[in-house]
Amino acid sequence: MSQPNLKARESGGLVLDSHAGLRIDGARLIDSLDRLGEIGADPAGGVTRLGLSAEEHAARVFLGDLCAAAGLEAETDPAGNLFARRPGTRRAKPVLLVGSHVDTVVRGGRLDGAYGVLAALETLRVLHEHRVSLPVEMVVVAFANEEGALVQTPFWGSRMLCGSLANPLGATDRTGRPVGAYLATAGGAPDRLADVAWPPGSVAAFIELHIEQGPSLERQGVPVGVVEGIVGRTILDIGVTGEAQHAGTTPMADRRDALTAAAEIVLAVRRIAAEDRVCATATTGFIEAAPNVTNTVPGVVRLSAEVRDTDPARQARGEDVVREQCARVAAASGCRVEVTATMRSRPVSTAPALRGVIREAADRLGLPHLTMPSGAGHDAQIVARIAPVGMIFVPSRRGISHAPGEDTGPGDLVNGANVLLQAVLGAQAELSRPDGHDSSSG
Ligand code: HGY
Ligand code: MN
Ligand code: MN
Repeated sequence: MSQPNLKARESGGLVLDSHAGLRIDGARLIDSLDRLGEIGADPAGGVTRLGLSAEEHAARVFLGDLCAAAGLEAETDPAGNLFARRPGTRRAKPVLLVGSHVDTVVRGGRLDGAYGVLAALETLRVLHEHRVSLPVEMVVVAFANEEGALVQTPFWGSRMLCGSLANPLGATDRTGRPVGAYLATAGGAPDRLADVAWPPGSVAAFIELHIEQGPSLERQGVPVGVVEGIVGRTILDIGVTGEAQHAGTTPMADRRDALTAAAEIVLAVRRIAAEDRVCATATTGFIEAAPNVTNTVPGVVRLSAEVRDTDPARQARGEDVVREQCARVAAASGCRVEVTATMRSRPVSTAPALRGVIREAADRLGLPHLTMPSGAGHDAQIVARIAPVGMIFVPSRRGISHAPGEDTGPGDLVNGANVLLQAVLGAQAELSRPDGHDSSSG
């Protein structure tokens, strides 16, 4: 980050000195988490609030109501990203962006993303209630469709904010339904997507508070994680085409069974990480066979393979080995196997200065902290293309996430939100630009 000038640094430092005792309203945060968790609550358990769905839209409406109650101003951009600001700060630039996402996976948890958004709103509400003037104004963001569980474009909202999606209107769900149809009914505006990207220099930094989604913090009994790096991820769409045939009359030797070929690929994907250690993780999470009836040899299968690593070379090698294994299975099975990369997100490091700010915030609160990587992807790794980013983790019970059992104790949730509040205050001195600026510029 550029060196702040003395004036700005002093005013930033004063902000921290005079508000080091500020705390969020824990009961209010927990109550808003409970209420947001009801939007998309799945009768089979967990939360299904898919990106750009009616449920995610309902969540934005809920966030808008929270903002109105707090005296904050909410607006949704054409891509479905919701922003919350304090009155009179609309033209502040650059801003400290703070938030996460409110969409989930299918039958996911109520905290993944939502916690970071609601904690950010609670932070802005407390700053507003205490009339805390910030040299670098804070803006809350709820990014749309981070998971990509319905419209198959993960990090949709953050990539649109950064202007890094080449053909946004080309995004579809798995049936081919275009993103424009979803945006039109989810509060977005498909005809104005060109207006979404923020100009360079608009974001001084981005801080994301998130549940760890893994077991490290709980196992080590540490309440706060300071994220050092975020894993890169490559998502591959694999199509296996054999021949649909009668299950009773077709000799075994004459079959081109797409599902047994796909099964070979699924196990090969697992071996890449679990046995050959080519990359950190390799997973098949999606598979569908056609015609999917008991008495027909499957003719076509679609499945996914995703590989992850914090090292881009290992991530790339993981993709190469998936492709090699698919070619091997094609030759052995007589099926055609097509592999298409649908997303590659780079591993990123968080900003050292922001890691220091987060550590100091935890220290001020007397909370032990652990510097650690993130095995999950986050919007922060996208925003890292345009600004320095910082991430704060709180423990996940038994490391469970993306499942109904996802949970974090209320004490940990409140602690994390207080670390976020103190990090926003502590970041002020670091973020002020060398030529100074008036964040209340009209
Ligand atoms: O899949 C992930 O890593 C994140 O939860 N979207
Ligand atoms: Mn997630
Ligand atoms: Mn998340």
